[in-house]
Amino acid sequence: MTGLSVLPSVVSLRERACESAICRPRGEWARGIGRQRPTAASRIGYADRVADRTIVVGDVHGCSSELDALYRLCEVGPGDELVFVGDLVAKGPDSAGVLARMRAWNARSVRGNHDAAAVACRLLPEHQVPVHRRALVASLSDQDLALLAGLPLWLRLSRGLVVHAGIVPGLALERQDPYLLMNMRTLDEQGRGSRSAATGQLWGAAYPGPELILFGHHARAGLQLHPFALGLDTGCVYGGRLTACILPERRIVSVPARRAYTATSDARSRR
Ligand SMILES: [Mn+2]
Repeated sequence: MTGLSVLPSVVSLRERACESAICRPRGEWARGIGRQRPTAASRIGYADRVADRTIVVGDVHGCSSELDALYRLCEVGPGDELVFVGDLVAKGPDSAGVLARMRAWNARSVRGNHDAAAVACRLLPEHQVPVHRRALVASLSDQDLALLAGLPLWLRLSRGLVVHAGIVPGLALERQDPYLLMNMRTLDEQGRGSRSAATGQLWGAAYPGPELILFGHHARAGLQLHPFALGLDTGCVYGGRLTACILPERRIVSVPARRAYTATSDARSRR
């Protein structure tokens, strides 16, 4: 995995105190570039110039500690828009905690295949819920399930389109197969969407734009930086990293997983 950059996570308290005292913006912001999130002090005086960032977060899978670390790293502020690519829940240690943060932060997300599966399981009689999903479903409240059930298949933002897994290039969004929106990784030789990670071409490599698409779902491929498609699933729950893309700069930031919470599907298939 290459191309990851990490922002300085801490601005010294001394610097903040100084800024508050003189009430002026700092750094690039002061020079009008607007790349840097303004401090609370600068917002007061320069509210009309606040850079409204869009922060898109890759597959969290219940990794709430890493999500907190990424949130701090991004210095998410009230002028920012926070959006997730889905697969908020399952596999990791704290799915309910991730959804609680979504609510508290007023964040949005598209629906991932695991989010959809959690909702589907809630509708089944308990004995019909697959064994590996029982603990997850039991950990989620009615409020949590309602949040997951309400997630859209895509989100069209002013700075791009967010889907969980991918799209078939050349086909209108409304005509895409909902299953593929949540599950595809590649295109086969006929240009059809496929969930296969092992064969075919990454769909993002074949996607010609012009709209920027942000997506997740393909941990094995890692960070995907195509001209018009950015894949943000860097396998946090498998011990990789949790990654966000900050728009409009397209800056990639990430934090390491505290540990591997589950084996990769590669490892499972080898067992
Ligand atoms: Mn997924």
